[in-house]
Amino acid sequence: MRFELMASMMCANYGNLEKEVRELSEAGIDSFHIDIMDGRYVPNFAMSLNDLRYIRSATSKPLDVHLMVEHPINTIDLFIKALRPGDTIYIHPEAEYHPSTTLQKIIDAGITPGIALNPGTSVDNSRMLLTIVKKVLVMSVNPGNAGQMFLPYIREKYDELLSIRKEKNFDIYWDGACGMDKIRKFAPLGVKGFVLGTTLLFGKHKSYRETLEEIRNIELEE
Ligand code: S6P
Ligand code: MG
Repeated sequence: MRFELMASMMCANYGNLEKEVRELSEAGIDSFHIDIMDGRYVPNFAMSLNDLRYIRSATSKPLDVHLMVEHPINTIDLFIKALRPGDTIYIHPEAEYHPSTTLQKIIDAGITPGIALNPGTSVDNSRMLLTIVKKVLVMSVNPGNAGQMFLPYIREKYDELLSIRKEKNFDIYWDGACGMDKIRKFAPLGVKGFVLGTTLLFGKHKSYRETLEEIRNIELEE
């Protein structure tokens, strides 16, 4: 079974970003996950627009931009301009008065539109948007930081989205505290891709190639 693996670049070594991007690419990562925070929607700052521009120039693999910012409509053009078709932008629907307007801008620019759902955000809250987005990023930790504890109650949300997905046209992605056990269980259920951070990929005594090979070879649950 083919599933996608994304590297959460806020967890990378900023002392040598060029080497990080190269090694992850050579190791077979599918895309680069870029967490953008504004210090308001979440109490943290992670990556910047300039980091994103640099990574865009350093790889031909897709970028997966996760906007944790208030009212992304105000700055969406900057992100759109820095990206290319095949890249994705996720917005948090509750951060916007009119999320469908922002998503439409993303669609019109040829960028893949996605929404990110916080652990405390219900699917109902965004049900209408599920007809226009191509990707749903389910947060299994609260947004803002890497290295947090998995919140098991999000399981219910996966079940709901996996069932709605049968009539719609979106894929489901995992973000937060992703370990082997999660991939083993959720890839066969239909979760399309997994964001890898400190739990599985970064800060380990193993090369990215070894880690990604191990993940690709895991035995999935029946
Ligand atoms: C959290 C962010 C995520 C994390 C990633 C870290 O606000 O959206 O993308 O960077 O989940 O992974 P881990 O394994 O350290 O939780
Ligand atoms: Mg993220």
